[in-house]
Amino acid sequence: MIHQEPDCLFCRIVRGEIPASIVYRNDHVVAFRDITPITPQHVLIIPVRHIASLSDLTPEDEAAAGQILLAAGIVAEIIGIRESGYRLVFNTGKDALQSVFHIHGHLIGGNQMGWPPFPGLPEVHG
Ligand code: DGP
Repeated sequence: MIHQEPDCLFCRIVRGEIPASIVYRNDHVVAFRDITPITPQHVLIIPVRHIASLSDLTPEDEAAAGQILLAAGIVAEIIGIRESGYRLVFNTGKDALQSVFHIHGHLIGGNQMGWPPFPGLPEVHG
């Protein structure tokens, strides 16, 4: 039995209790469109198993973590950005503004992005 939390928003999406625009799913992961997209294509890839954040991963989660990465290319192909390129971003903790504590990779793309991602911030040296 895969661990789930009754009140977790993303566990509820996995169970179909809250509707979402699902673009891909298998036994390990679910990928659905972000409700507030920041790029023309913006899909969240989450494990079926409830894991709060990257910092909470344990060796037991090795398969779930790998499945998220494996799904990235598949989802990118489905939404048409495999060739043009994309990023997979995991906001983790307070400074990164993580707001939902069920690991999710933001698969973003569909337009040209910049690097570094936050050009307005002061440079860090050392
Ligand atoms: P983060 O800040 O990294 O924890 O991102 C959480 C993302 O989840 C945010 O981009 C908006 C998205 N989100 C929040 N609630 C819902 C929801 O009910 N449905 C969908 N599809 N996305 C949601």
